[in-house]
Amino acid sequence: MERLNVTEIYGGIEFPGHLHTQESLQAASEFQFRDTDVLVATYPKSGTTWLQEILTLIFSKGSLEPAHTIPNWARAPWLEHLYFNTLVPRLNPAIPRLFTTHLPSQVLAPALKKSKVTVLYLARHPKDVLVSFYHFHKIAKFLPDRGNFDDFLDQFLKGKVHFGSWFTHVQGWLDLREEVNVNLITYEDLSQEPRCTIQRLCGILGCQLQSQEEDIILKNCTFSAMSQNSMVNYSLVSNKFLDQTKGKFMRKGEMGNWKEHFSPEQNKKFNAIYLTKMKDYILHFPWSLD
Ligand code: PPS
Repeated sequence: MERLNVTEIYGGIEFPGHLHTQESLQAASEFQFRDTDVLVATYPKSGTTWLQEILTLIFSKGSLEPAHTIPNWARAPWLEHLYFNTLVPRLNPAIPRLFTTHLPSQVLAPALKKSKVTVLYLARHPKDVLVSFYHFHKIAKFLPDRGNFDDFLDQFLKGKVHFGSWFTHVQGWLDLREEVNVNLITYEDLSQEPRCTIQRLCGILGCQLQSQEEDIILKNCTFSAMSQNSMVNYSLVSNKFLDQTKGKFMRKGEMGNWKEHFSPEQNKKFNAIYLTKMKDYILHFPWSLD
């Protein structure tokens, strides 16, 4: 599958034709979850790979074998990707099935409501998401050229980027909490309180870890450790699709990197839109706008 210049539109949202087809997107919306399944839901660049790695090591109780031998996309396959069906039968039957999605909640809500699946919704400061996504467009050949940083910021704020509006994505998944077991985790929690957040995840998932097992997870999920792990740093993906000579997938791994990118005018514009759109949701998040 190449289709690097193809865009699939599904539910009014654009997806890269590389990895997504109408059929794969439709199949995701009809997926039959099991009550024991765990679904990581994120807007792109929110720390998906990080949470996949932590969950892999929680379920393996600190054994490094799966994290060091199986690529993240095979351990926690994306529901909407076209190779999804080939990966599901290969999942380890001894642990809960772990899936990933970037889909907006409205596409998956009917399927999710039919089961007691545990959803972990991972959110990140939207300015850091924006910056990370901007840089990702420079290396991902399956994403269109969206111009300079100012152009990208405009399109991001209007929701006119692949995977749709960050604002609608976050709101939709938080709203679903009334009907589905959706748990909000943030990139900032993982950065600032990693051990507490791992313990919180264990509580949600009904897992128990020894403190030495937590230590192993903490050590292997640092930015530096993950940058060197070929199973999560996307070095297994051909340069034809992801050109990491132009920048790295594991780029900075920081909170607040947006401050090195936003001009005062861009910041003002972003804040005004954020405050209008997110006014009913602000208290859910640990970040401040400045
Ligand atoms: S994707 O393409 O949507 O799956 O990308 P995603 O994994 O959601 O997000 C990539 C960003 O997460 C950062 N990252 C980390 N930060 C801190 N610690 C760890 N361990 C870690 N792992 C991944 C990654 O560097 C990307 O952020 P930026 O800001 O671009 O560095």
